[in-house]
Amino acid sequence: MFWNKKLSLTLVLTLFLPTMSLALSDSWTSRTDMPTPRRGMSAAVLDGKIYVIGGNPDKTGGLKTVEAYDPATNTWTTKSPMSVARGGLGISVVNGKIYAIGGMTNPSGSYNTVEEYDPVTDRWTRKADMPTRRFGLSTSVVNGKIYAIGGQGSWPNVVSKVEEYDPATDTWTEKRPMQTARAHLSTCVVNGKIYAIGGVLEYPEIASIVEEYDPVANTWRKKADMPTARTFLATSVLNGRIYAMGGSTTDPDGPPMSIVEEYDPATDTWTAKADMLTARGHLAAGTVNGKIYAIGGTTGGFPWPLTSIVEEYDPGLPPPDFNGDGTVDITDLLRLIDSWGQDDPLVDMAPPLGDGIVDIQDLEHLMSYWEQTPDDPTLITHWALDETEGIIAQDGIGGNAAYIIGDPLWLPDGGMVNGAIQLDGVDDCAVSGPMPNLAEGPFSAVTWIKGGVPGQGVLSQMAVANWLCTDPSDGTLMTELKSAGEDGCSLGSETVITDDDWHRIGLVWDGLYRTLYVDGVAVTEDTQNGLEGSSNGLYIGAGQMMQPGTYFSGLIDDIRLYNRAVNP
Ligand SMILES: [Ca+2]
Ligand SMILES: [Ca+2]
Ligand SMILES: [Ca+2]
Repeated sequence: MFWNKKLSLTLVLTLFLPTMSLALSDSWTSRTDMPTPRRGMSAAVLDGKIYVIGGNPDKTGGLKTVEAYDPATNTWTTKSPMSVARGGLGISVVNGKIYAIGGMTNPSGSYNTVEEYDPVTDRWTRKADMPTRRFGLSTSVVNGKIYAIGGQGSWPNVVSKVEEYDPATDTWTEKRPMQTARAHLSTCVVNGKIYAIGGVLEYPEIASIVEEYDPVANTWRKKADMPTARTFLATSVLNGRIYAMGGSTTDPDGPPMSIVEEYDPATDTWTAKADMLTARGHLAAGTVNGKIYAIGGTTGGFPWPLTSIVEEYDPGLPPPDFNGDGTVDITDLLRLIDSWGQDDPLVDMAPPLGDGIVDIQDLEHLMSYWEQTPDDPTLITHWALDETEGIIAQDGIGGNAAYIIGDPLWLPDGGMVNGAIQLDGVDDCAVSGPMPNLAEGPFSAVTWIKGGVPGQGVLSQMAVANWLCTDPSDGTLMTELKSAGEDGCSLGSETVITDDDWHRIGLVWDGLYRTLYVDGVAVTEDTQNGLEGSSNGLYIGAGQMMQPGTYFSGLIDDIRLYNRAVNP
């Protein structure tokens, strides 16, 4: 049966190979128009719906309008209006409530008004005014507090002001200003830091500036400039990356553009992405269920022709590197053939997010990457351990270098994928910086090891859990990463990995099942009610508390962390 399938698939492959070359990439599609055409509104996502609030109906007036878009049904619902009509406002969500902050109308000028919306009762309530009247600001939330950033109190005086609102106490606190005063910028949050992007500097100069705010330290620092300067843009976060969409680039009153650029805070780099279908400025955006929605705005320069169009951004499929080794080849093809005709979420990637069966579409997806080493947005960290000297193990993906402790040996020709590191089991290990909290969703931790004895840590999270370790009694592979609840427990296997052969070991969490792999085989599996997550750094080659006796004595190579389930 297996060989029949393999034969017929080989035939299919020979038909496909000459015609297929391009990987399935990112794209935009049109969705249902917003009921009210407008610009200068702002948006927030709550319970899977995008609330689009306020805005300007023409070049001066303001709107109280609230309309909610449900991407699941592709429909709009009109909600209770705000009490104060305004555009150029900030919108943020804390604890299931939406806050509308500041904004302007002519001739009233700028507002310091704050209103709170409860989606359950569909009602608005007035809250404590913001200290500084302004519009063209942007708001972002970290740890339950809203940061109101930049804007202008009057034309053309832009400000660098940052004021923090705590909805729990209904109070405002002044924080450190941005380094650069600007208005009509856009802000986003990734990993607890706020990124303030673009905007208008001193009129009519347009910014490509990116500044990062750390609310804990109350500090700003400059990051890599956006390739295309822009104002009246929208931004949204998807998979830990920030997408900057549309806006005007040379003249604030000039025509808008369709250019989309993606910022990865982990590497401080920008990448061009697929253009929107329609060039737009003064738009709003939100991310729901892995897609970005770019909503409304203007389709031309002054006097701002309005639009109600909605476009959906699909970032494309993850590459079909099912075993997480960085390449798409015969191993992945055999894995796909193994699941042919079945419901296997790991292999069923096409059409986007899978359709419940591994079939010709999934094969097409795989073949479009055939023998490539694709850029994999789900690969979060890759410590190749190919260094030849020094105290740093570079992360080839996320910029999260690990620092060497003790005196391990670099073996440039001694690994399974080029070089490896040799640890002495006494005090050698490596320590990374803080990580994204991988246990929040599906993830995989995969590495090669050789050697070790029972009771040692291969990969662990500081003061949280040993992710991959050897059982203290017999040297079998186990994990101590478990549910934080009372039912949480370690998971052991019956496969000894301390036999001095190379083994590729992996811990895979798909959101329900916790699985340990050794050399391509799932050696044990159970379910947990979530896993204990943390953004703490990782130890390579030591237990989670660095206790004596938990240091690994052997070789480690090619550590890969994915935010999806792989089959290592
Ligand atoms: Ca592969
Ligand atoms: Ca499929
Ligand atoms: Ca290596």
